[in-house]
Amino acid sequence: MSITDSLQELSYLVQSAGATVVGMFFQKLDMPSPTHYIGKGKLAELISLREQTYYDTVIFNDELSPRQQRNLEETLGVKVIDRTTLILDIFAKKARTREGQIQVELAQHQYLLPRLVGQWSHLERLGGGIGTRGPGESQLESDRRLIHKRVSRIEREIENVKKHRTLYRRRRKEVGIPVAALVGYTNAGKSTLFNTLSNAGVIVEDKLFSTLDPVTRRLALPDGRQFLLTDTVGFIHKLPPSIVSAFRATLEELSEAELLLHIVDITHKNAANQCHTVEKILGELDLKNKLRITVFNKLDLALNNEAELEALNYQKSPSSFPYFKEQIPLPDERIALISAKKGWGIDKLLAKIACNLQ
Ligand SMILES: Nc1nc2c(ncn2[C@@H]2O[C@H](COP(=O)(O)OP(=O)(O)OP(=O)(O)O)[C@@H](O)[C@H]2O)c(=O)[nH]1
Ligand SMILES: [Mg+2]
Repeated sequence: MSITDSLQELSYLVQSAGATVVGMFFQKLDMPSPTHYIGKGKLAELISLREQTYYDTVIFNDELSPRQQRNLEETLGVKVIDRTTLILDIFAKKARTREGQIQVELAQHQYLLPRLVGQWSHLERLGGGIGTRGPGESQLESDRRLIHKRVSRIEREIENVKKHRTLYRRRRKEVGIPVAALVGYTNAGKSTLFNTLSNAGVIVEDKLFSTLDPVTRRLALPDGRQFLLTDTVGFIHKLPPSIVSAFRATLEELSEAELLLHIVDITHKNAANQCHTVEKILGELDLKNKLRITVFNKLDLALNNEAELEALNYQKSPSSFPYFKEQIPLPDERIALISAKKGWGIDKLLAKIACNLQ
């Protein structure tokens, strides 16, 4: 992904977190400065921009070390946040269920704990010599102890959630209903498709990470059989590992599914790139070899009507879309073309789900 596209995505994340973007900068360096991440000149530029835009927060599109963050806050005199903290913040805002909330909290603590050391080390230095346990260090100790305690409580609670989910899945298996799960880049249209198929009324927003908590509905296939469909959290480029590990309980739903529906926003400028990101995360979750249908969505933005979409199903050579450089492979039982919003191509998709859930 290009730097500007990545910054554009960051600005959507910022908007999803409820803030307004007043300026965007990037700098090419051989490697980030270990003290301030950016160079002196850029820092000066940022400081002068403050007089024009009155920004109160600076967000970096990367993970900052505790030292970089502290130095930047001191120099800029405003709050400094990194990409991971921002994503965790959005997750915290979107979590509705207890399960979602504790998973986010765990990720936040796990990210915060090593950072606390840096937060207090400048105070520790002041406390050297006589009485080595300076105020900073003892504060750090008690902060750490408190967080450790809280983390083990959350981990116990998550263990319970896992047990509960395992039991529920076992019961589901006994009943014999197959499970399919929606996966895909955030904002690809997973919840829109989920609603179109199930009338579930899940929140759909033109924001990143609208869905956090998994929802499952029982649906009917054209041949009369039933299956369960799960909608869950979307993926993103540079998804912080702390989130992936904290969300194991939720993501285990994916590993239990017989079939994954990978939803792709084919009209997105970075569609191909987003597909690679999803593939990479599926690989990290050990789900690469799971049975999968790739569902190209939002075709209403590229076509005039459902008949045109239908026609694409019968063409002899692969179609290409402006931004999807790799051409869409010819539709078969593992590739579907739809508009979740308009309901185009839904019958064919259901038929393909039925054919894969044999
Ligand atoms: N034009 C068009 N817009 C769509 C279509 N499907 C979804 N959208 C829009 O895309 C945006 C994101 O849709 P969601 O269904 O919330 O996407 P999601 O994949 O669930 O996103 P997260 O929950 O954030 O991961 C919304 O503004 C939808 O209205 C479609 O087929 N056509
Ligand atoms: Mg969603």
